[in-house]
Amino acid sequence: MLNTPNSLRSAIEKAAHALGFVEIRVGKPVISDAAKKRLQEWLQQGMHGTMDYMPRHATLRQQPNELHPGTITVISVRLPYWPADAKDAEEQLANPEAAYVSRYALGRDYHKVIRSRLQKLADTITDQYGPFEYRAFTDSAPVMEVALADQAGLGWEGKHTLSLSRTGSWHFLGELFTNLPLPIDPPIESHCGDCQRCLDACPTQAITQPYQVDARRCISYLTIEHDGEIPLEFRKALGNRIYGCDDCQIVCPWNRFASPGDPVFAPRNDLDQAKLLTLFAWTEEEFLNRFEGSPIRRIGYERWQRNLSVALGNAPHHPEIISALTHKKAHASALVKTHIEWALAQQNAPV
Ligand code: B12
Ligand code: SF4
Ligand code: SF4
Repeated sequence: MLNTPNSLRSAIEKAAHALGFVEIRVGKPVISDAAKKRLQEWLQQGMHGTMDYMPRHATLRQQPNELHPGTITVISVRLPYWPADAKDAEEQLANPEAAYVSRYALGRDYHKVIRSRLQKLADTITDQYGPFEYRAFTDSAPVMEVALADQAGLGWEGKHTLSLSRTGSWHFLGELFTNLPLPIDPPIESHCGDCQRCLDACPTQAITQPYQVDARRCISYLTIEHDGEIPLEFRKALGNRIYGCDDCQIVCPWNRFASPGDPVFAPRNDLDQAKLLTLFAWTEEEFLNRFEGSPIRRIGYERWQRNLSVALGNAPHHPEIISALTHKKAHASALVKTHIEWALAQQNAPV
């Protein structure tokens, strides 16, 4: 019988595990004053760059109980994505002719996967408990997901600002805001200690101090969110990273204990071992077809080509690369063209 908060919680946990969520924790729909202050400072310093959605809904972001009125508990879940069978991340990163795509984006788009599983979780609760009020979120709305996960003890916030547990950080976060009277879980202790490997490893020094990422310097922002020119100062540091960046997670000692990712995030289109020139040769139609259901489709063909151009500029001199860049330049948009010109100058520069 689900007539006590504890029995209801156990039933939710069991249903969540059956859906692939490795852990759930329950918190209040309240953001601490300290976290609110840090968000405000981050925004005031312009660290969100051109992500206008961050300041636009800043107030709502800090008041989860207003986002879905009637919410008394937030069920935070995590779904692992580490593709255990993919080609080794560090090997791919170290090969300048290969393309490095963030581990989270090698397979299916997590937004759809998590939302649909959270809906299934809500349906199961309805079947077992009866109708209740809820709303599901993942990355899509003004929700401070890491702060909510942190205070419910789903993980602690690492110095790289991601949610981290003893089984690492290679997981997505999602939430069900509910009116269910569930017991509240306590936060867990941070286990970052004196470590600061993530800060040292960041290729663009985007982690400007522990617990602070200046998005404008972050390769994830520059290759995915930013729609203009990639500033010259960061182009070399991008290396062969054409979509997102994982360096701060690759070096994290806790990721040695990572749970294997859900099979739905296994690589498609051989993206874990792709070559820059192969991807650069794709037409727009190929890009759209191959990335059906992938998060990469969201950046569009123009940013895809822009990112690849920079990576090709960083690759060792090769006549085939010069020929591919020159060929594309003839039909490229103004944005891509300036990056191709930069890449050609790099290719032709004396070593
Ligand atoms: C905007 C955004 C980005 C931006 C900005 C990142 C950032 N750190 O803010 C960019 C585009 C750069 C980005 C990149 C990535 N992102 Co992102 N991103 C988001 C998003 C939409 C909002 C994050 C946010 O609120 N930022 C605002 C700043 C102020 O928040 P914050 O850095 O956490 O700030 C806190 C700390 O500064 C802390 N703090 C400050 N000082 C101190 C001091 C102490 C002692 C402590 C304890 C805390 C502390 O307080 C602040 C408030 O809580 C979330 C989804 C969501 N809705 O929450 C996903 C999210 C954080 N991203 C995610 C992912 C996977 C990534 C990437 C790994 C993708 C990739 N491989 O390329 C990278 C990682 C880069 C990094 N190191 O952060 C996942 C992370 C999952 C996890 N395990 O935590 C999320 C949760 C999406 C999801 N639903 O799964 N992202
Ligand atoms: S994702 Fe890459 S660029 Fe961004 S903070 Fe981490 S290491 Fe730095
Ligand atoms: S690399 Fe070290 S400091 Fe950074 S999140 Fe991992 S444990 Fe914390």
